Amino acid sequence: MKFAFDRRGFLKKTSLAAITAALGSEIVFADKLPRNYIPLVFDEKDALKGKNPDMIVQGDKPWNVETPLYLLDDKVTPIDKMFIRNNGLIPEKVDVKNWTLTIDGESSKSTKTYTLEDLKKRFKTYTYQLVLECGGNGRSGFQPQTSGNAWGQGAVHCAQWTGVRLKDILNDVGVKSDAVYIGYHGKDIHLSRDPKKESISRGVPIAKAMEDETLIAWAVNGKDIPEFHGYPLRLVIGGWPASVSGKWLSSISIRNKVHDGAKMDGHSYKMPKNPVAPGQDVPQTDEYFKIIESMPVKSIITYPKTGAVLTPGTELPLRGHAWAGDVAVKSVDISIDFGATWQNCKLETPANRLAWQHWNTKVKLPQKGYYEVWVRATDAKGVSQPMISPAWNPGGYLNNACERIAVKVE
Ligand SMILES: Nc1nc2c(c(=O)[nH]1)N[C@H]1C(S)=C(S)[C@@H](COP(=O)(O)O)O[C@H]1N2
Ligand SMILES: [Mo]
Repeated sequence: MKFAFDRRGFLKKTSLAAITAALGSEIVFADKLPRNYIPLVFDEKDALKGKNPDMIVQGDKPWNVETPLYLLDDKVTPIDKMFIRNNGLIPEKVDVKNWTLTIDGESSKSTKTYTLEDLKKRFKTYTYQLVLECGGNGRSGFQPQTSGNAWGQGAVHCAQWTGVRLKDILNDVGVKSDAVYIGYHGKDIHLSRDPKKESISRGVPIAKAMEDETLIAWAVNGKDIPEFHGYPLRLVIGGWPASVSGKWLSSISIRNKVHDGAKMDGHSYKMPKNPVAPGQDVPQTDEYFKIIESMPVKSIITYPKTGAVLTPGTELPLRGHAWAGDVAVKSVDISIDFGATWQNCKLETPANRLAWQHWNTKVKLPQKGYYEVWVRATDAKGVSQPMISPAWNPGGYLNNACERIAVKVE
């Protein structure tokens, strides 16, 4: 539902009529509605419905919901444990039968529109497990704090997505030789409810768009994508900031330049080209910032929960996952002596490229007392996680410091 306000901020007559129709009754004191006020019945749905009760709410306008690390213990993240990152409001009514995806843009040889049926019937379907991690995951670990959601480490999931390859669709439309980038558009509603504004419209270079694992997906873990995760269609691009995985996908433009949609500007999803001092103000221009691409190497401990209390003499089983953007993880090590010595863990191969890898090990804690378990992953290029927060940056992105949990033997 669209709400139009007049110049002074009062609901327009047309909007009031539409509201009355939608409610099936009149708002009795409509003339007393405060300026720019939208009646509560039109509040967004509850994003926590169907979510695990232990999920952490970062905000509800827009909805941003984080997963505590111990809930990420499953090999494939179940829907009720998937974090939510919304920049706007979810579409109010989704008419699946009439949902379409349009491919256009300067570097598109034609403009084509597909229904969901077209996508499902005309193209081969693929299923991949893909890591989607918010670029700002770990932001709360930076000092000083930056603006943006103060995520712990739980803005990440690795679910199993089903759809068609973006490259099959792009090739069906025809990609001109001068293509540089793709940009997505989604049907979510801007927080201002201004229909001309988009909350987010990002993209990736054409080479990433053309990778086998880049999907236009309609299912996750074998079911329809839940409404807060992009129902009925979304882009899923593993290994890169999850902000490139456009939800409620309605169109993709093939661009002859870097896409210039919402959240492609300023320092959004960008890192300074040169190190900056914590808290330093940096001009938000391309001279100083570059767009984040592949995410850095990272690992989490999903069992046990931090704060676990053990009885003496028991061997502690430990497990979690590790991932490294576009590349694989080569090894995972843990330390129980604050990094003085490290012990190599068992590491599984990924289900497919861009899926996270499971690690596990067992440790003996020598005597009663307090311990910390630290975990550190190293990627295929030999790059390891830093022990403490890496380079501070104005957007608070890419904090891949080693995860630590506290355990006690009593
Ligand atoms: N249309 C649309 N797509 C979007 C967003 C959004 O607000 N609108 N948020 C992005 C961001 S910043 C992230 S981290 C992921 C989160 O995906 P999830 O909510 O399914 O976990 O979706 C991305 N895709
Ligand atoms: Mo994000």
